[in-house]
Amino acid sequence: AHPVVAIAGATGAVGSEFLKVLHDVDFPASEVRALASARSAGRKLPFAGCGQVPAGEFVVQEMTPESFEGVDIALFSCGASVSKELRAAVTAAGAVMIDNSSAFRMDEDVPLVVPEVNPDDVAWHNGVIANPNCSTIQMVVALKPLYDLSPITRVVVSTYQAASGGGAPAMAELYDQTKEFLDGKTDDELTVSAFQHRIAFNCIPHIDVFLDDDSTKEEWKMVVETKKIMGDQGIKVAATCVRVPVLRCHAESVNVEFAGDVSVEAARAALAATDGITVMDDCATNTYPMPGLLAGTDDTYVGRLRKDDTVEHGLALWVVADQIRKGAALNAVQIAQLLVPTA
Ligand code: 2RA
Repeated sequence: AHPVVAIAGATGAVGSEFLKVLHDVDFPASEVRALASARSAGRKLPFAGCGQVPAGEFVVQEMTPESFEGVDIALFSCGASVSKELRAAVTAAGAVMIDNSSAFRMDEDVPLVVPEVNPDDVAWHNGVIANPNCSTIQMVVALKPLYDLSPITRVVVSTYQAASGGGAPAMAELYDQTKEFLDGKTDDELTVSAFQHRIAFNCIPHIDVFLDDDSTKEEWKMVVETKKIMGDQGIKVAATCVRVPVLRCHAESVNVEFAGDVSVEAARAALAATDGITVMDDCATNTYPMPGLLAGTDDTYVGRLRKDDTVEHGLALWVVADQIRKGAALNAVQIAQLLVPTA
């Protein structure tokens, strides 16, 4: 009843957030292991405690295939190649791997789960459950209650994605580059390594690699993952993904086309009634979600709800969520909670 939880990649932006979320939801663990690469082994991480695990400090252990013996749930956030390398060891140990990388998301035998949307899909896992891409997660959370009003036929989305999607080094790059830029450094003098170009005072319409059709892999993920999570291959998605100089919340402009009519009022009521969604939408008081002001929150925030009358049945909305929490660590821990119903 009290699972042993391993955190693979504990020193990363998402990894260290796993520790905070386990505490915040008081996950009923009997043991938590903080694992990372040899380079990070020995580092100390504070932990506020959860379940039967008291507050204290973890010394990060080097992750090896043997690290998973006795583990029930392994929360992974260390990149696709490490997840692929360790999958067999994790599942052979009898643990369920909840993987934040893109390694297995589209595999037919791997559920891709957002608990507000398709919680029942955890039932058919074979040892691995994938956590979707961050930009997909927050969009489908907002789409699901709308889909329940009338099937969605087409979505056009443009994202405004925070530096945190590139991990802790990318956040540091935004921060340091901004200071260097204000200190007068020129583009030739600035350090650019986490992104393709300077991110300070800039927007970069390029996340992940380019594909043969000139879209990016990030845009492709939003297309294919949305269909898989929503369980409807008929939903057409057109995505443009853009990196913006924000630290940790992604924002999205979403135009939704439905099979039948959905009024703004019905959409607002359905969104407001959904756990995990906060509607912030009042033009009279300039109220709408903003990514710079929502860091560290758990909900998916929706605002700027209005009719899109360029199509027969259309709505437009603006969606914001913390990329490290709902876009990654929190969603993964919520999946773990589905596996431990008493959690
Ligand atoms: C990004 N989608 O924002 C990625 C993170 N998973 O770069």
